[in-house]
Amino acid sequence: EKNDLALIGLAVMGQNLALNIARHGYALAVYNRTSSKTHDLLARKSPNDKIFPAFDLTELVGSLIKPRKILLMVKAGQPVDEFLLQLYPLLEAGDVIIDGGNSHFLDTERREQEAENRGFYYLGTGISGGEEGALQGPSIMPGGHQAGYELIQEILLKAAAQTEDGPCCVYLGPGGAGHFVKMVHNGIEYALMELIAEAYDIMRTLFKMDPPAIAEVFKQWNQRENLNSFLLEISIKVLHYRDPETGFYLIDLIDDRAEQKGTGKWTSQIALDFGVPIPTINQAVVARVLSARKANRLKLSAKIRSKASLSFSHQETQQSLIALADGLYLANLMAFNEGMHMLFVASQEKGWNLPLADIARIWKGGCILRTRLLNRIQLAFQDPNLEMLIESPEFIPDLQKKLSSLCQVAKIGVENHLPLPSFQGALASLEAWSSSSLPTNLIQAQRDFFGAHTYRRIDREGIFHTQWEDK
Ligand code: 2AM
Repeated sequence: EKNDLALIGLAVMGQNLALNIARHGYALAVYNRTSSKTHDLLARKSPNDKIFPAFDLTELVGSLIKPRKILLMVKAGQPVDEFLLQLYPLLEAGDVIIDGGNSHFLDTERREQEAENRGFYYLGTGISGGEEGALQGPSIMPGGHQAGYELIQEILLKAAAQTEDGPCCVYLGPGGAGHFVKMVHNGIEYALMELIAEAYDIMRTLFKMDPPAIAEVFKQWNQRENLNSFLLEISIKVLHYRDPETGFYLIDLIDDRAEQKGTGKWTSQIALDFGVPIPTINQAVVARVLSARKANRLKLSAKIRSKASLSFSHQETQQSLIALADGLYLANLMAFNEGMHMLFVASQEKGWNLPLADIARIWKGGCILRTRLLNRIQLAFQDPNLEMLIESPEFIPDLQKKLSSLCQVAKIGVENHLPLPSFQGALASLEAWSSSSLPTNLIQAQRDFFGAHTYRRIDREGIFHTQWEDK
């Protein structure tokens, strides 16, 4: 009994996390269904890393200091349940299981119940940062029983990305809180990626800029407090990359059918369950889904697409780029607004008491969302009553000043037959949020007409129903 922790699941994320944890001096037992990956990890470890390969679960569990800590880094879904069923008979009350995968928070809540009924702690824990983050320090979003978290806290705090504001890991709340926050993180990520892609589309398709010229614009944006982001940084590198075989920019050779693993989709589905509108994120999810149906796009593009793109003078391009930067900032802000609003509402309904400012803080390092804008988001949520970012005095002046830029971006798309779904979603929702009256009075009248669903009036108290026509 000598190992501090067990890690199950040695795909790249699991391997890198193992190396990360070992680098901090912990002794780690590892297991993978397919033993070749265990050998891969052993080949990668440095001589000082205390990584012990186990080739069955009994050996793995038997090698651990009690209370035992077991980190699962396996594919979300059935594999997690399979491992849990195998592990339960090997564990003792007080042992801690951490699911570090992208599990659905409802699965996590069910598993937590099952594990706690058996006397174990179960921590559904989101981990973001991709392969590099797992190795160098990811953003870690743990949820579950706080006493269980405290048993593993030291390891997680050390493994996490370190910023000047501390490690990117904080206890988020009971039940599925950790995986819920990670899911919303991924939803925001979908939107930020889509918005960058739409900005790229404007430059590539309408302004006819080549990839390095677009990269140059991204580079300038990346120096701005409100626009800087990891996703812009990697996009710059992507746009500069030449295919070694053909010499073309690789981006121009990549098929446009986007794939997804489902966490963005869950964000959209669950946002509707909580009654939170997240159109910027939804549009990003839909954009991927639609892109994948390429055969339909090819058929239709030959039939109805009117490619009447205007041409842009140098001066028009320069002016549009200024609007595009501000529009992108506002649209990014809308994506964060949607995600944080979802967290606010879910936190209230589930009684999680999510620390929104701290969530912004732990997203500042290690994870895919990292951007300096999160400093201001963190600041805005110092107000514990803040429901939505766009209601914060931190952002109201920018929203007033830059709304016209977001409109201008949308207009460029409309006038040139360029679909900009996430920009349009961000704009439409910002306009709706700032409308004291909406046309939903007519919806209410229609509902009352065909279903006697009743309506309220603005000039009188009460619930009304009208016999709209003579029978
Ligand atoms: P593998 O290397 O044996 O495929 C990510 O896919 C990780 O989850 C990998 O470590 C993978 O193990 C593991 N995994 C996926 N499906 C699994 C299953 N049904 N049973 C056990 N491990 C699984």
